[in-house]
Amino acid sequence: MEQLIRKIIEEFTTAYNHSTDTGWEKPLVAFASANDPLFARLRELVSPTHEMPHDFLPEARTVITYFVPFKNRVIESNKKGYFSSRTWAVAYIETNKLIADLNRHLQDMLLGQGYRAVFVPAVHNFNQETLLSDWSHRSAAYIAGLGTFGLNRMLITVKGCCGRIGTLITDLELPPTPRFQKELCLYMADGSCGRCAKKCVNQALRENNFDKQKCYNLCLENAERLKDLESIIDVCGKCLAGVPCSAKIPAGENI
Ligand code: B12
Ligand code: SF4
Ligand code: SF4
Repeated sequence: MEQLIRKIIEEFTTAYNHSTDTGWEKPLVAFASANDPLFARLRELVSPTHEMPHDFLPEARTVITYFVPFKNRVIESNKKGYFSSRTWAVAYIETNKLIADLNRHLQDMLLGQGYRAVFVPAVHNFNQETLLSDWSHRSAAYIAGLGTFGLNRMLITVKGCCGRIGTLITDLELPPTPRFQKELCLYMADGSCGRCAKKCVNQALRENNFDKQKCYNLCLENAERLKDLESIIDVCGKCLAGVPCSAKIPAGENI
C-alpha cells in the first residue's frame, strides 16, 4: 500500500501537469504514525487548540504528507523585485487546486479499499487575527520526516522549500518514514547562510525574529495587486526564491 500511495501521488501530479501553466517536479511523500508523541507537542508549540489526528478521525493510524515542488521556472520568476511574480501567484492557485483534487482522489481510493480518510485544505484554514491554523501542514510534514525547518520557517525537503504541502489522515496503517537526523537549513545547522533573512523585502524575517503580521501585510498587498486572478492570492515568497535551499538541500549531498 505504501508504494501504491506514492505511485498515485506521483502519477496524479504528472497527469495534472498537462492541464496547468505551473507544472511540478516529482512530489515527495512521507508517513507519520497518528500516535507519534510529537503531535501532542504542537499544543505547546503552535496553540492549545491545535488538532490531533484523532480529532479528525478517531481511528486514525497514519498521517500521509506530501510536498509538491515548484519547477525552476516558477522559482526564477520570483527571485527579484518587491512584489510577488504573477507566475508565483498562478503556481499558488494551481498547486492549491492540485492538492485539493489529489486529496479527494486519495480519499476515494482509500474508501474504495475499505479505509477512511479525511483532509484539511492546503490554505486559508487559519485565524486572520492570530495567523494560526489548528492544523499545521508543515509541522505534520516535519513529524512525518519530509524535511526540517529553515530560518525562513519553511519546511526544507530534499527538493528544497519552494512548493506546497498536503496532508491526509487515514485509518490505514503505514510504516512511519524515518526523520532526518540533521538540520537541512545551514543556519539551523551551524549559524551560517542567513540569505533568506537578507532577501526579505519587508523586514518581516530577521535572524532572531519573524514578524508574521508584517509578512501577512505584504501578502495582502500582493493579493490586492493580483485581484484580477480568480481568488485571494496572499503570496510573497521572496525569502524562498533564489536562496540555497530553494530547490535542494543547501548543504549538498552529505546528508
Ligand atoms: C497562517 C499561514 C501564514 C501566515 C503566517 C505564517 C507563519 N509563519 O506563521 C502568513 C500569511 C504570514 C503566511 C505567509 C507565508 N506562507 Co503560509 N501558511 C499559513 C498556514 C495557513 C498556517 C501556518 C500556521 O499555523 N502557523 C503557525 C505556526 C506556529 O505553525 P507553523 O508555522 O505551521 O509551524 C511551526 C511550528 O510548528 C514550529 N516548530 C518549531 N519547533 C518545532 C518542533 C516540532 C517537533 C514541530 C513538530 C514543530 C516545530 O516550526 C514551524 C515553522 O516555524 C499554513 C497552512 C497550514 N494550515 O499549515 C501556510 C503555509 C505555512 N504557508 C506556506 C507558504 C509557502 C507561505 C509563503 C511563502 C507565502 C507564499 N505562498 O508566497 C509565506 C512565507 C512566510 C514565512 N517566511 O513564514 C506553506 C509552507 C510550505 C513550506 N515549504 O513549508 C504552507 C504550509 C501552505 C502549504 N499548504 O503549503 N502563511
Ligand atoms: S536561505 Fe539559508 S538560512 Fe535561510 S532557510 Fe535557506 S539554508 Fe536556511
Ligand atoms: S514571505 Fe515576503 S514578507 Fe514574508 S518573510 Fe518572506 S520575504 Fe518577508
